Amino acid sequence: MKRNSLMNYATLPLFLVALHGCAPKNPTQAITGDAAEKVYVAPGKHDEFYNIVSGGFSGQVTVYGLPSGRLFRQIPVFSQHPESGWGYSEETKPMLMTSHGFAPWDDSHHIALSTTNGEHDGKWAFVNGNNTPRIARISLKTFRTEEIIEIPNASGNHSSPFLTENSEYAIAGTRFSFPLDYTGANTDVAINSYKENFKGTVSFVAINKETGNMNIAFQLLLPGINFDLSRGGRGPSRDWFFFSCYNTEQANTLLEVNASQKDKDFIMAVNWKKCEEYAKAGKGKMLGVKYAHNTYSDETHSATSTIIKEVLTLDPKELKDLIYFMPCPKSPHGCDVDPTGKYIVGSGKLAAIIPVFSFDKIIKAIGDKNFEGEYDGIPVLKYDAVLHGEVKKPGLGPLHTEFDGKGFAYTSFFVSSEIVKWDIEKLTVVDRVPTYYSIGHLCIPGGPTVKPHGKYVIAYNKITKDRYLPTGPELTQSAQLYDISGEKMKLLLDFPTIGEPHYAEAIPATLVAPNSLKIFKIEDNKHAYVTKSEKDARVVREGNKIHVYMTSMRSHFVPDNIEGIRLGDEVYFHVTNLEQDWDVPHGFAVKGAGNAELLIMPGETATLKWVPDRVGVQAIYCTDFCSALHQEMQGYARVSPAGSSTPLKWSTGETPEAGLPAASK
Ligand SMILES: [Cu+2]
Repeated sequence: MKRNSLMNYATLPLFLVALHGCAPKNPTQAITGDAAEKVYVAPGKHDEFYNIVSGGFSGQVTVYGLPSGRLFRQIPVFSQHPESGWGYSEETKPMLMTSHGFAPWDDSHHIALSTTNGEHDGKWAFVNGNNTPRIARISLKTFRTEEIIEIPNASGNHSSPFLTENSEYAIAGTRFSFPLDYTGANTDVAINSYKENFKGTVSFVAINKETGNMNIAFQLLLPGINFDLSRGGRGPSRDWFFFSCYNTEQANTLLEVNASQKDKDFIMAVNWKKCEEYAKAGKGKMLGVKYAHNTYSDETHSATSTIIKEVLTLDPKELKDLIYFMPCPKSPHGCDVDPTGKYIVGSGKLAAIIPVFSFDKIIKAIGDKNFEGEYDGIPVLKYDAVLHGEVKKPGLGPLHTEFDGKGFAYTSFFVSSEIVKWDIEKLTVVDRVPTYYSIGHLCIPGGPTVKPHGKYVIAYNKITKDRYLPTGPELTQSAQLYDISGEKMKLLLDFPTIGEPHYAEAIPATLVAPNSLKIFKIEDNKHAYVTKSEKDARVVREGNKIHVYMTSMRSHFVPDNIEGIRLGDEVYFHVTNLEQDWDVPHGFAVKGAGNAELLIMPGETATLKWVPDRVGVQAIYCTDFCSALHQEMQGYARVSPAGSSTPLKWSTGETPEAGLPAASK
C-alpha cells in the first residue's frame, strides 16, 4: 500500500504539470479589435458596476470599477491598514480582537453581497477570514467594516460566508476537521487518530434584516472530513444549503495522494429551515466555547469587542432529517446553484466531467429513501437518483461555476486555464476561451443571484507570468474581463489586483452609488472624546494619561502647541475632523508614535495613542493633503522629564510677541 501511495505521490504532480502545459500559447491573439472601446470609461464618467473582490492573503477587500478595471478602494477588514489607521487607532483595535487575542491579519477568500428575494439589495458585503475563522460585514453605504464575528469549533473557514436567499444566514464551514475545542473536549490526541477524534462543523450565522448584525444561531456537528465551498439554494431550493466535501478518505497526511483515493466524495445538502426549526424547538445542545464578536458604530465612531462563551449545536446523527450526502466525483471544490434553484453544479478538481444535480430529484430520492448507505451516520443518496446529468469532456480541473441567467453556466478550469460556457439543460459545451493563467474563481455580475446582470465574466487568475512588466520575483495579481453579451466570449481587459483575488461579486452601480455616505454629521457624533467646536478643544491630565481633545479644520489643529507632557505619560490624541464637506479628510501623525497615522473623515473622531520615549519637542502634522496650506497644518508637543513641573498648557495662535490675538483658547 505504502509503495502504491508513494508512486501516486510521484506521478500526480507530473500529471498536473503536463496538463498545465495545455495553457494557451499565444495569449495576445485572443484580444478583439473593439475591446478598447468596450472598457473605456471617459475621464469624469462612472463605471457601470462595482466589482467587490477579496484581497486573499492581504486579508482585505478591494473595490474596482467595471468595465474599466480601475481600483477605487482597499477596504481594511481583517488586517491592519496604515493608510487609514485601521487596527492602529484606539477606536478600531477592538475590531481585530479574537479569542487568540489581537490578530492583525487574516486570509480572506469569498465575498457575498446581501440579497433580498435572491436579488442584490446593495446593503452589505460579507467576507470570510480563513485563518482565524471569522466573518466580516462591510457596509456598502460607508465601504467600511462594521462587524466581525469569530467562528468557534472551526479551523480554516473556507466554505463561507455564502448567504441564504433573503440573507437570513451567512455560512461558515470548517475546511479542516480537527479535535473540536469546545469546553471539556479532549483535544490532546494523536494526529493519526483522525478517524476517531477529528470532527467538522458548519455554522449558521443569523443576520438581522434591518441592522445587519450577526449572531451564531446554531452549529451542525459533522463527520471529520474537509468542507470546501457552499451555496444557498434559491427558488424551489431556498430552504437548503449545499456544501462540497473532500477527504472523505479521512486522511491526515499527504492529502494530495491520500485524499484522492476515492472516485467520489460528497456534496452535502443541508435543510437549514429544518435546522432552524429544531434549534427553536430546543433540540440542540449548548457547548462551552470562546469567540469574539466585534462591532463598529458610526455613531460613536468606535468599536467594541465582546467574548461569547457558548454556542448552540445540533447533531444530525440524532436529528435524522437535517442533512444528506450526494456522491460527487472527484475531490469537489466549487458547489454552485443556478439562478432557477433547480440545479446544483459540483466541480471535481480531478474529475473529467461536471456533474449537475437536480433539486427535484434530490427531494424525491430523500422521500423514497433512495440511499446507497450511510457515511458516519448520515444517509448517502444514490448518485444516479439525484443526477440531472454530466457535462462530458468540459476541460481539465473544473473549479467554479457562475451563471448568466440565460440558461448558460460558465465554469473555470484551473488546469486547462480556460472558461467554458455550457448549456445547463442540454449539458453541452457551447464555447470556451483561454485565461492567462490558471483561473481560480470567476464572477458574472449578479451571477450567484436569481437575476444575473450578465454582460461580463471576470477571471481571477492564480498565475500572472508574462502579462505585465516584471517587478522582481513577485508579479502583480491579476484579473481579466470578458464580454459575454454575444454567443462567443471575448477577452477585453487585463487588470491588476491587490492580494490574490479569490471570489468576487459585481453589482450595478445604481444599487449602491446613490446611497453612498458623504459625511458624518458632526451633531450626531457620540464619540466619548468628541470635540464639536474649536472652543471646546482642551488637554486633560488623568494621572499619567493625557487626553488631547483636538479639532482639525483647513488648515490648522486646535490646539497646535501642547506643553506639560512628561516622560512616562500616555498621550491620547482624540482628533475630531470638523469639516462637513465631502472628500475632505484630515490626517494626524506624531513623530515617535509606535503605530500608524490617523485618517479622519469629516465629522468623525479618531484616537492615536502616543507614549513618548524621549524628552524634547516633537512635531505633529496632517498627513492628507487637504488644502493649499496643508504643509502649514502642523504643531508641536513638548515632552519634559518625568517629575518635571512644566505646567500643562495648550494653545493655537499664541505667540511670544505681545499684541497678537490668540485664535482660540
Ligand atoms: Cu489637513
